[in-house]
Amino acid sequence: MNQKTTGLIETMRWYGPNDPVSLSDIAQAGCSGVVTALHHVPNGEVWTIEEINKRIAEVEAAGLTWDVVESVPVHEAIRRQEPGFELYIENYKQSLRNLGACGIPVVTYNFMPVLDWTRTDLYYTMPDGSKALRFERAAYIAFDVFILQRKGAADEYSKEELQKAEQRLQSMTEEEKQTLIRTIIAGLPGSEESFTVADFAKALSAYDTIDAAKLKQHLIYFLQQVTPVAEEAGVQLVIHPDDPPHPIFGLPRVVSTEADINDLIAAVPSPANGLCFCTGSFGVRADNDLPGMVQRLGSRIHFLHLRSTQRNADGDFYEANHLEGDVDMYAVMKEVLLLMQKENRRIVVRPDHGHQMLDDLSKKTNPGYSAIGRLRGLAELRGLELGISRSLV
Ligand code: DNO
Repeated sequence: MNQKTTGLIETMRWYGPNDPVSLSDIAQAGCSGVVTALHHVPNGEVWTIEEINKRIAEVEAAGLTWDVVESVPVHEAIRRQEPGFELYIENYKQSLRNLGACGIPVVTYNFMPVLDWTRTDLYYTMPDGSKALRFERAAYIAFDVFILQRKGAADEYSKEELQKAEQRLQSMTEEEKQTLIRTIIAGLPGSEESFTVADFAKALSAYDTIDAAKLKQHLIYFLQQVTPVAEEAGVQLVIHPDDPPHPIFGLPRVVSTEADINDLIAAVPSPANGLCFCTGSFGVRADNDLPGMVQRLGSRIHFLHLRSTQRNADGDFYEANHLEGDVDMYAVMKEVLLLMQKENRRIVVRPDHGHQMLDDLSKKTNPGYSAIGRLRGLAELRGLELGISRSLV
């Protein structure tokens, strides 16, 4: 059992009673807590005190604490400000009050339209035989232009990209095409939505009149509404960045860069308006200076997703081992430790994702959320933390 009383608070995400990874597995991995959500409550409904307390009891019976909610989902009606969206905001406020009353301190959410995180391959084989999650731009464009046939999509890509995507599509078997479709639109773990191709096209067209400026306004309005309630309830809201951190399928994305976060803080200065610092999401953009972002946004960071990605010049990336890839995890960890020292507080971390490896290769696992890959990531991150923190005293 994790007995640390200083430094990072280590957790893993737990998808609830149906998660093939048990609470005992999480405790044995060296965590003191979990990050979880009431996935059985339909998106948009109030999380009742009774349901929250049931989950707390379950987690505490395993000797763990429920440190962060990931996520209380934001209903699409709120993102689009569709008729009736005010009711969803009221429900959101009530869920925050109830979570606060039950003593849950941090609530994660995202403002990505239609799709939560997106990948094109959930089983990309690494040279060591483990499987990683991957985003391959040619496969993504092949889906967008040739399978979905989104109006205007072809104009958004270069001739070379379109050629490559067409070749990529031709190289796929029918089964591979079906897998690609499912991977993109059937909902990755934690996503609240799952679509067929026709439903997906419809969901996208609901954003025809919503550009990035408008989406940002909607996010700011949402924050103006919910942050006073969060403050009163003693709940810290943290927004998860866009993953990947750029527009996809013609949808606007407004939480991809440091400038985006600064806009949100300037518009809604409430201390309840915080950030889930996800190094894997922000790190896909070479122009996001991760250690610098920790320095500059530090006081807003209340939850850490630590993982790394490896990008290439074509716009593809795969999820690398936690201490490899493009993210300078040493530099990020050092800034995080300095931040905690300066502000005299502890921050909750989870090793984000992990490769499917060892015995997990033959088990049914939630993509990115198998036990052993995350255990490896956590073990490496804990060692990194200990090494750096000793050298800082
Ligand atoms: C993916 C996760 C996201 C995240 C949500 C937060 O692995 O990081 O699904 O939970 O975007 O609302």
